[in-house]
Amino acid sequence: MKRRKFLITAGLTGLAINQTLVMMANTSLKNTSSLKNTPICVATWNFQKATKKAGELLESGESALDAVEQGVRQEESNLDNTTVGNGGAPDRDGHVTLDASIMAPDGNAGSVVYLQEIEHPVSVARLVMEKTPHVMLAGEGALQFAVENGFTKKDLLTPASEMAWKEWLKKKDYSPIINIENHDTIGMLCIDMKGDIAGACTTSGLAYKMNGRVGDSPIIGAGLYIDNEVGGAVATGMGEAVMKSLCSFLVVELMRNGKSPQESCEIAVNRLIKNNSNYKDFQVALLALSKDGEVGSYSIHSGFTYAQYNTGVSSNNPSDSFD
Ligand code: SD4
Repeated sequence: MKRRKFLITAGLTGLAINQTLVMMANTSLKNTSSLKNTPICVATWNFQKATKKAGELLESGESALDAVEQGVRQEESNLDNTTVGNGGAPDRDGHVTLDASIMAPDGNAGSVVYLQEIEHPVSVARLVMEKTPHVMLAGEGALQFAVENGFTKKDLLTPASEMAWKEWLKKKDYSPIINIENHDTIGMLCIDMKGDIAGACTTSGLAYKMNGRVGDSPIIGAGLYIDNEVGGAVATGMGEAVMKSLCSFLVVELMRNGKSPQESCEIAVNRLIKNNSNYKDFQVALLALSKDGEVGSYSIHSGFTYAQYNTGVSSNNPSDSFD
């Protein structure tokens, strides 16, 4: 059963009716601290190790910016995740090329694209944001900047990823269609104890993509967008579609105009569906967090879940979907 339908059904049973009425009454008191669901951390997919790490940092008083960086680094080092950082699937020619972005409460942002041999692209993105007059560094230049700032080069192609790639080479199916069941980019949003929001997104992109291909994850407004007055959004799935609709920016702007995080994700996914006649062939999922700690998510196909950590509780949550 879809999550929202379940909540509606649950709201109509027994004692829950009273609780629902109390909640509805409280909604008009939006800025009272009792309603605030913060600090809070949410991330695409079931990355509870990452959200727990970030959530505990938030609870100990760390900033949202530090929390998102440290949180997504968990997945960048996770060799079982073949869509992020070390162990990421290579492009069709065998290069592991990474994209990452980070955005701070003050509106500043940094990103790296087509970065090779560095396990933590999100930390390089943060340095681009903090130490350079630029927002985005690519390829060789990003690598040079990383090494100059103390990052160590490392071979990120693990034996398992190399074996899978060599198997793929036998058929060489070059169509960049994302497998609906197989994508694990992490996009994370955190609100800290001060009430500030930050976000990060990191990926190795589509497995066996063309050499040089860059996805949505490092594009500010596409894979990630934050506005400290409103909230934030992240995307996962087929980056080509996300980039064409600037989905994360769209979600945040919809929230600015009064839509809930849930409504905003639904409108943005529906817009994307309208603009991509082949939407049935790929997955896109959006995750949004408003400044008062309300979460929304929506995807084209079922199967998307998001991890959440707040007040010591870690969970994996099913998302509503178009089909
Ligand atoms: C990309 N959006 O590079 C990423 C892929 C993804 O889980 O999300 N994979 O297009």
